[in-house]
Amino acid sequence: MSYPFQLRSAADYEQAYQSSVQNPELFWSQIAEHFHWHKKWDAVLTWNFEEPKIEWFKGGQLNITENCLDRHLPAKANDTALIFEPNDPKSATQKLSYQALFDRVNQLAQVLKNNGVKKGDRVAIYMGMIPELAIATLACARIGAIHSVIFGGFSAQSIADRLQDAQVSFVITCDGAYRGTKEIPLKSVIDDALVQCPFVEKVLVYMHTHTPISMLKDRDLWWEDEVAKVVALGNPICKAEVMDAEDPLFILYTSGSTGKPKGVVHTVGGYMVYTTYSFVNVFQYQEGDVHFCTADIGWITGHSYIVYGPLCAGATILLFEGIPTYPDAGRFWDIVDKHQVAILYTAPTAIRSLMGFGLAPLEGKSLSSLKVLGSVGEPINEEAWHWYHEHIGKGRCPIVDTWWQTETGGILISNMAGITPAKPAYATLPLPGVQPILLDENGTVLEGNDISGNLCMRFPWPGMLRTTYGDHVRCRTNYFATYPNLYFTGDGCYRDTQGNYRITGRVDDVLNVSGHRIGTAEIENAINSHTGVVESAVVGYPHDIKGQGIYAFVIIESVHGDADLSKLDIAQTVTRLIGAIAKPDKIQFVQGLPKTRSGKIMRRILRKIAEGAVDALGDTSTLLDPSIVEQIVKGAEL
Ligand code: 7RM
Repeated sequence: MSYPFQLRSAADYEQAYQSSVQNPELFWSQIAEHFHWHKKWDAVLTWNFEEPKIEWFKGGQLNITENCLDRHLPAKANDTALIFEPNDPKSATQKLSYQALFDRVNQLAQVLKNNGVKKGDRVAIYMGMIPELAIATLACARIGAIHSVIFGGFSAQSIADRLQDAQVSFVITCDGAYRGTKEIPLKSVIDDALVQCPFVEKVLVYMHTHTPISMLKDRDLWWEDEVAKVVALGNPICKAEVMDAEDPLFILYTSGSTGKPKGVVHTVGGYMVYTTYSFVNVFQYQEGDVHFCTADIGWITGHSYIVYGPLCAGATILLFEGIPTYPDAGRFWDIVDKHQVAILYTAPTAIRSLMGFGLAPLEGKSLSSLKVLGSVGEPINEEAWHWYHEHIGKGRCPIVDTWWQTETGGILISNMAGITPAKPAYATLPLPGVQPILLDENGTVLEGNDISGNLCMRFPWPGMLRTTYGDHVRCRTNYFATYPNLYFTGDGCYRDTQGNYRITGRVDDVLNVSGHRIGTAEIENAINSHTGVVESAVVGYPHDIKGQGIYAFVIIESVHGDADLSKLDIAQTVTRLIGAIAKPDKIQFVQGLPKTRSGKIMRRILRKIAEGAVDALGDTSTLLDPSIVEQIVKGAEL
């Protein structure tokens, strides 16, 4: 397979970028031509950012799974689509050819249909990183059901919130998942969530860990039994539902600055075109390359660069169930050598944590198959960049620092491997079709270079979100109201003298902990529901490995007994209500919080305290009670 839209030089990039800005419709329609459509679109793009209304390839008819699977048959029938590397290195690796993946997706799609799932129905998927997770997403897409993948680390309460918000009727899960030495009891967490969700009609369970579970009569079904029924009838091809380009493909919940996560909605056509285009260009994918993205499919990175983008491009994807440090810190490198990985796409937090083990885990590892390294999820610090470049890429692999968001669907700012220059700690340049703009707090556009501001986009790209599920006003308020007629990313950004972009981090109350987005308000709500808690304020502080750590200042009625135990209890409440990713690293009991006269918490001051920069607290004179600050500083957990 060759990619007619693959840019092969800096001049190609330059030219594509110019055309994409001069005539975006022509630019994207020429790329979209290379996909399989039942019917071509009526209009390439209709948009306004006021409502917002964004439509790409409207009237075009397609099914994304025909582009991921059918289209590659028969030429690639025996080529490997998916390599599965299990948690336990002693367990057998699995390989699925494009034919095998096609067969399994069709079987499962038919299972869903037989159980009453229809186009537009919402299906939640709560599974570990096993091939069946990718199969489940594709099976939904095949019949036009909207999938909502929920990361396996979320708690029963978080699941219930998401199931309710989208009125999910069908859940796909497994008995359990492996994570290093741990076994995560997924089905039992689902059972707890479903106590609050009577509208869920069926639960399909894939047996993976053989963890004992209970199956509810008339609700729970075994995956293998249901598939067997379909196979018994022969010819298990499930006709792909013909979708409009603007029909929803999936919902993915993500944290914002308000309490409740938002269901970001992506649609079929634009998302397909954008993820494939960005995959092929940023990573410079070549036929036969093994692409190893270490993200979980529960996050957008897994959706776009494990499942949809790579499979549409006919790539070989590697799916890894485990963690970077099990059985030892050489696990990634063993996998790279074992499967001759060409592209490794991971997060700075993983790199920093592996750096901490020194060079011993790299002994005896060749890594010579690697061609391209990728980074995603958070700013990569220079030290980690150089370590990655020197010790993993052996100085010969370009690193792509890819900046994007759940809402953007695909990579917006990144260098292209070996095509456009890298600059450590910089995402560098916008992809064709992407038009960044920096503004200050007052909405003044910051022209020219060597300047910092809030990062916005002034023109739509095909992969962008269309709405937030069930609440279009919220979509508008969150992304399109801060700056009129612009998409606001929530990130701060510096543009250097050459026009390279460096993302400096969130400018709103969203934390990025180990590459996972989590709203401070969400954590505060969880803490505040703990008995005895009067009020709390959560801020991020610099953390060597996680990027940001979570620091909670908590006012508590009274501490009964051991204060440390009370803190442990609060941390457990957060884990129970949201999941371990939201658990505070530090909790400090305080008498009061620094508030302005209008009652707003001054987080700026709390951030400084959490960071240990107590000499740089700035002006505290506008506080209702400045003496509170001194008290907090004295008790700070540093
Ligand atoms: C893909 C993903 C989005 C937020 C985003 C940024 C931060 C992501 C980079 C980055 C600096 C990067 N989606 N972010 N990539 N910051 N450099 N290369 O992570 O929705 O979960 O998070 O992550 O703050 O707004 S996400």
